[in-house]
Amino acid sequence: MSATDAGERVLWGVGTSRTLRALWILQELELPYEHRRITSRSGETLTPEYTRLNPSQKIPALQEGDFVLSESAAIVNYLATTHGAARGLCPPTAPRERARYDQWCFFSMMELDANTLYVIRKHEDLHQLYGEAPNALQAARDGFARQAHAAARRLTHSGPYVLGENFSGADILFTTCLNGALRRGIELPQTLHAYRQRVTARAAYQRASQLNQRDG
Ligand SMILES: N[C@@H](CCC(=O)N[C@@H](CS)C(=O)NCC(=O)O)C(=O)O
Repeated sequence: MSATDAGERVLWGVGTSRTLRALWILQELELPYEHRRITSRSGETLTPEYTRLNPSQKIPALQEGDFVLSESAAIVNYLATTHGAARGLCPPTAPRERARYDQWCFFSMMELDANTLYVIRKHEDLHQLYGEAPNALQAARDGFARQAHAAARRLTHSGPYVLGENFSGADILFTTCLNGALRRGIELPQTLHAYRQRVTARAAYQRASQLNQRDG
């Protein structure tokens, strides 16, 4: 599909847990878009064209005409806010419900993604670039496991989704972090396995995973 057919909506990036988040919300909302399948650590995020769009030189980025948005969580929340109404995917607006939604989003992005998974990625997969750091690695693995148990306790009181009855963008962010933990052999509580199975059975997730295949 061309950018014009897609109403000038372009998603940049493929093949990472962060690009999966953007693809997943696009699939949930069945929105048209053009997919520019640039990959990480390939030099494709460093071109002058892409750097103009996203000075961070990271994927994903969403482009709608002259509006450009980076940060996978911001992309999920923007698309859910602008197009989620018909499918019950708009983030809540009542202050306390919105605060609960934000809590899950920030928890996933900070406690799970930045604070633990990315530390593991840097010092395990990319240790030649970032150096060996066994203590930091162990602390990150233990930290994820501890926070996963905290999340499981919260889920037991709500469920089937993180906000209760309704699937939302917060589930997209949380589930992609659980994927990262499983890939790295981190044990998850049974509640989170069952939750993840429920959420990843969604047709939109299945489509997004296919589309996110680096060589697909
Ligand atoms: N906080 C950002 C992180 C994005 C990020 O770190 N992307 C990595 C791939 S997962 C990247 O593009 N790195 C630059 C490169 O590898 O060329 C988000 O959630 O979108």
